[in-house]
Amino acid sequence: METITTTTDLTFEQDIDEGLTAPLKNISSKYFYDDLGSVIFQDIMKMPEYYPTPCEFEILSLQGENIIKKLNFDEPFNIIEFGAGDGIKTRQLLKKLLENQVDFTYVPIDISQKAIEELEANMLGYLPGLKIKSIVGNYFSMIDELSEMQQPGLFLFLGSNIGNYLEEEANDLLGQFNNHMKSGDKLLIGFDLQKNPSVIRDAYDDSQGITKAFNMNLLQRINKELGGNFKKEFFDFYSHYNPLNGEVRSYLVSLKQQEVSISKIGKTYSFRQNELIWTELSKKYTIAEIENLAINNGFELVEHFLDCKHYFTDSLWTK
Ligand code: AVI
Repeated sequence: METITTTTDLTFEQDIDEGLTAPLKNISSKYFYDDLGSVIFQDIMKMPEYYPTPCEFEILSLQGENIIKKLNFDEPFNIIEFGAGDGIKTRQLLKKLLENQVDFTYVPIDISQKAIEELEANMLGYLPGLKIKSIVGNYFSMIDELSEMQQPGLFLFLGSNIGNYLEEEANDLLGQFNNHMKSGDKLLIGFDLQKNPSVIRDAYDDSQGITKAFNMNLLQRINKELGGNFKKEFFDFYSHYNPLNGEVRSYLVSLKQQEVSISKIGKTYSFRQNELIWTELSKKYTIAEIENLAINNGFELVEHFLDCKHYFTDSLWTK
């Protein structure tokens, strides 16, 4: 086992300042995942309303053999996972590969050191024979390093993480993946599909308030890391699914006219009563949109692997 740590681009303060001075205030969802946020996200994935996790678990558990058959690698390869999280779903696929005596090295990448340490421990506990080389860092800073790998690569971008990117950003990210992949490399990418709007709405506004806590943690994180004086009781959470464009957009709502200071930035920000802070986009795709995304970024679709309810797809693309 080997872990590489990379420096992240230190722009938290700049991003927060930019976001809180924009006409529509915003805080990027990439800041959800500090150590506490990563724990809350684990709780989200266990919620009865949050269907993406069990759907993708089902795909990787029941269709692993079919996915392996489509890889077509005839030499040892790397499985590089972006935003690996707890790896519970991925290990279903890795287990199948090990059972089939396939020779590969698992290379998980995650922004959270704690998440990576736990992932390694869990993976090796469950799959003792696994070759694992972990990386702590963000996707973009890692892409150049990865392109130097000689062996073929299966890139995993699971959990519908792509849904958290605006269209332009999603194209930019997939284009960068493609630029750094070799001909024949594969990308297995998770997309949450459009479905009954009520199912989606409930997944992003749960009755226990776990998603609310996930969003509120952004304010806590600013208080802790940047010396902010946000008071959680003066903010609420609001989430909206628009079935016409497949977008869930989540917000924090200022419950009154208020001023918040952030000492590390040396500024005070004013919030109107009911003013929104946009925190997250979670885009739900149609199959046609997914296929366009693949083609527009230099990939060819190999196959869509769907769960039995057709809520979710892990789509296999090749360069
Ligand atoms: C990580 N990402 C794919 C999750 C999603 O569904 O957009 C994050 C999340 N936000 C609220 N619940 C889950």
